[in-house]
Amino acid sequence: KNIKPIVIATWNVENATAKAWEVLVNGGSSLDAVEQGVMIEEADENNQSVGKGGRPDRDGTVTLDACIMDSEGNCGAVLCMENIMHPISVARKVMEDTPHVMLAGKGAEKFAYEKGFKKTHLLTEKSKQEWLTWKKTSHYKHIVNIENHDTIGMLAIDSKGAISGACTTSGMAYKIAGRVGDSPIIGAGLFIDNEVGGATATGVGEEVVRTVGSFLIVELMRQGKSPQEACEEGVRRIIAKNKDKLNFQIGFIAINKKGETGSYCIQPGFSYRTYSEAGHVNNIPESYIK
Ligand code: SD4
Repeated sequence: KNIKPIVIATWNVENATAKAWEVLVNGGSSLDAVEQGVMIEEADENNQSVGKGGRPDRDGTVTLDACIMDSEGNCGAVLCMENIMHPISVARKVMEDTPHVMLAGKGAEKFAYEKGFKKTHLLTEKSKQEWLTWKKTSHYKHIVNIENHDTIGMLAIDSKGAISGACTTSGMAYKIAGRVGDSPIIGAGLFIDNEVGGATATGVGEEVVRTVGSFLIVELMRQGKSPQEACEEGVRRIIAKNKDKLNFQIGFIAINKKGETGSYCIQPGFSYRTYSEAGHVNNIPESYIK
């Protein structure tokens, strides 16, 4: 069968999808592609929603969430981990080298050091100054697309037809210390089922957790919906629980076995990248609110 590799990712993360594509066209696995792809954003200080340079919690501490899932249904995650630049790679180690799926906080950090990861100061001067300014009012309110932009969720299919996904974030800016969102929760921020496809999410994680968004989308595709229809239904479930207060963003992306993609979001302003034989494209999906 002629399987065409493809990678898709939340937001306009050109360098990350280019990296993943490079892995795929050189015959690499989708697992390596998504890991190496999202690592670009983790290392990028200008992306203030992921990895180094991420916005801190309200106490000024950067805590990272990430998970990874492969075509066999293996998965690993780290939650609320400090001082490590590449949580996605620690999540992969949890998946491959332990009998567990999730490690949190100090335990995750200790495990990372044992696996050879280096201690890294994650709070940049820019994110620190913005946090100090925020602290003057300490007003916690979601600012659509601005305050919490660019969590990266990535899905890829390799030349063997194996689907993998990765999701990594510093979470909502100025969250309560210890808060964990959807991004490292298998089924919420990310889900892969190689019989069907994969999905991943960005936006206000609490709403994605409440609806187990990514698992829902994959199951809807199993029942025959296209990736686009499944993403629309995923967003609709969240809207139904929030009729009077749709002042936040959720964006889903999905892919099926055939390499068809879909995406839907609540607010305008979301985009997602696709990289396949057809080229490298930034796509603007339809939104519920126009
Ligand atoms: C979270 N879903 O921690 C993440 C935030 C996010 O772009 O997507 N930011 O809730």
